Amino acid sequence: MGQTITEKLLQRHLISGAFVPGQEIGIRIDQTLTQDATGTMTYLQFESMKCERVKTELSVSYIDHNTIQIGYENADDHQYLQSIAAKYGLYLSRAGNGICHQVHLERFGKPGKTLLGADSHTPMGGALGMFAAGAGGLDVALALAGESFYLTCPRVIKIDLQGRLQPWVSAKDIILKVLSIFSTEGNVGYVFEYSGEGTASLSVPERATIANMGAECGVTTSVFPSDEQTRIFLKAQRRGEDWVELQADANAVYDQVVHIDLTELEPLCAKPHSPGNVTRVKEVTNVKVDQVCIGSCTNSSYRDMVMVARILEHRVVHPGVSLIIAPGSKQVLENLARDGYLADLISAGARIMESACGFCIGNSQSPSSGAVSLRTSNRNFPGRSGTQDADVYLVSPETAVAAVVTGRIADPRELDIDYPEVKMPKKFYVDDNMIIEPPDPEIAAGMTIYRGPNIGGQPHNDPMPDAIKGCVTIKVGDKITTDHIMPAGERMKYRSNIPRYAEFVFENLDPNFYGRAMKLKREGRHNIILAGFSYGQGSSREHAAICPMYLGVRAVIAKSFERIHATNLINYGIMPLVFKKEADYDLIDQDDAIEIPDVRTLIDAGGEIIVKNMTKKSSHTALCHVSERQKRMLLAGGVLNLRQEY
Ligand code: MIC
Ligand code: SF4
Repeated sequence: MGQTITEKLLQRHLISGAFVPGQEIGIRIDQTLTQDATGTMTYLQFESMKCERVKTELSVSYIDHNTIQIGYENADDHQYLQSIAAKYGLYLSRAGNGICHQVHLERFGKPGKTLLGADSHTPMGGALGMFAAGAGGLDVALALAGESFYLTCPRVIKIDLQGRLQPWVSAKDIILKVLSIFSTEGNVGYVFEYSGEGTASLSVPERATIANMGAECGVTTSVFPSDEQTRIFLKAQRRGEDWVELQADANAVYDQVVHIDLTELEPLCAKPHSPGNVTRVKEVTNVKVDQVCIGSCTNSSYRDMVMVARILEHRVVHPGVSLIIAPGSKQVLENLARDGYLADLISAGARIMESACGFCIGNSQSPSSGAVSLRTSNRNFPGRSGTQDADVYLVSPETAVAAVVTGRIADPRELDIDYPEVKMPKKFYVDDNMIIEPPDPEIAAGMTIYRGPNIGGQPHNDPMPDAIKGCVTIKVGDKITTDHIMPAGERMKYRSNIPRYAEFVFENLDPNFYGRAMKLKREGRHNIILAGFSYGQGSSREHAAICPMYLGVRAVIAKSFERIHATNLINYGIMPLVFKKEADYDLIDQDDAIEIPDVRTLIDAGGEIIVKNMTKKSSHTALCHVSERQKRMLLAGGVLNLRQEY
C-alpha cells in the first residue's frame, strides 16, 4: 500500500507508537517556533527543565504579537526573550521583522521536516511540505528539551484540487470553500493533504494561505507536496539547497477524498462571527464598509500586497473607509518598497502598519462601534477586533480591495479593472539583519537572563485530589473559543503574569466569573466548567488552561473538545471530561454543586467517571479520553509535576 505525504513525514520522525490512526504516537521535532505572547511561558517552562541548550535542529523565538508596547510590560518580555534566545541557542526574530509564520516560511521552513509552534497557525509550514503543528507552550518547551511530541496519529483527508482559479478568485476563496465543506468543528484528529493539478498550479504563498487557515477547521495540520513550486519559492528565497521532493505515492490510501474544481470557485467570505460562516460575496454586496484591514499571517505575502497595490494604482481609498495594511514581514515590506509598490499603496491613502500581528489580534485598529470591517485574516470571533459590536467579515485581498474602492462589500469581478498580473521576483531581496543568531555555547554560558517586573513565576498545581468537590462556576454553549476563555487584545500584556491575567478569564462572557472562582478557591472547593461542543476552538494559547488552573478549575465537562486545548488542559492537570450522553448537558446548571468521588482511582482505571450533581440529586456519566501517559499527568497535577517526580 502506498503512503500519503503525512504518513511519510510521520514515519520518518516516529519515536514511539505505530502509524495507526487514532492511536497515540510520539514524534521527533526538528524545528520549533514561538511568538512573544506564548513564548515567555514556554521559556519559563523550558528554564524549569534545567537544560543547558535547546536540543532541536533549529528553534526560533519571534516577537510579533505585542509590539505596540503601551507600558513597560511588552518591552520587558521582549528583553527576556532576547536574553533566553542567546543563552539557550535560539534564533531571535526581532520586533519589526514580521509575523512568525510568514518569516518562518521565508527563511527557515524546510520540506520533509517537523515543526512544532506555540501558535495555532503553525500549520502554515505545511505549504512547504513540512509536518507543522500548533501546540501549547509546554509541549514546545518539552520539544526544546529534546522530548517527543505526542499526538493522536491522524486520519488523512485528500483534498483534490482540479482546474484553475479564475481571475479575481484566489487562495483565500479555496480555504473558505474548504471551511464551508468541513465547518469549524468535528475535524479533530484529521490532516488535510492537498493534491491534484490545481494544487500544482498554486505558488507557495498561495498554499500558505490555505494551510494557515486549515487551523480554523480544527485539523491537526494541512500538508502540501514539495514540488516544482516549492523549489521555485526556495530558490527565490536564496535557499534552493533546502529543497527536497516530497509527494504522496500514486496508490496512497486516504480516509476520505474531497474534490474541488477551482474553475468553478467564486469570491467567498466568512460572515460575522465565525470563520465557518461562509457565503458567496455576491450574497452580501451593498453592505456599507467602514474599515478594511489587509495583512495577518493568512494574507500578507508579497503576492497579496502587490495585488492590492496594483488594483489601487491611481485610485484613492473611498472616503468612508479606513484602509489598514500590514505587510507580513520586513522582507515583504522591503521588496514592496524597492519595487515601487509601497509608494502606490501610500499614495492611494493606505495606513501602513508595522509588519506584525497588529489588528488581527485586536491590539490596535479596533473598528468604531457597530462598524463593518473587512479583513484578510483568519478569525472573526466576537470581540476579537477589540470592538464588541463590530461585524468582521473575512475575505481575500481582492475582495478586500474591492471594498476599498467602492465603500461597500463588492464582488471584485464587478470592478471595471483588468485583473492585474502579479509577477513574483525570481529572487527576493533578502536581508536577515533583524534575525539575531545565537552566540557560541561558551559565550552563552556566561550570559544572564533579563527579568523585568512583568515576568512572573510558574504557577503551581497540586496533584489530583481523591475527590473533586465544588460547583459549576460557569455554563457555556457550543464553540467556545480560547478567545472567549482568555481574551487577547489589550489584556495580552499580562501573558507573563498569571495572577493578573487570570482576573480576565471569561471576561467577555461573564465578568463575574473571576470573583466566583476565587471565592470557591478560597473556600477550598473546586471550580468546574460546563460546556457544549468543540470547547477550546481557535488559538493555541495555553493561558486558557493555566489561568483556569490557577483559579482552581479541576475539570471541564463538555460535549466535545478541540485538540490543542484538550492537550493543554491535561498538561496543566485539568480533566477534560466528555459527556457519555450529550443530553445530560441540559440537566446541569450553573452553580449546581458537583462531586466526583474516587476520581484518582477512576482516572487510573480508565473507565467511566461518575459526576454527581448534589443540587439536583442526579448523576451523570462522563468519559476521560486520555492515554496512559496523560493519566499520569492528570494524577500528578500536570506535566511539570510529573517531570519532578522522576
Ligand atoms: C491567535 O491568532 O489567536 C494567536 C494570538 O496567534 C494565538 C496565539 C496566542 O493566543 O498567543 C494562536 O493562534 O495560537
Ligand atoms: Fe498573528 Fe493573527 Fe496570525 Fe495569530 S492569526 S499569528 S495573531 S497574524
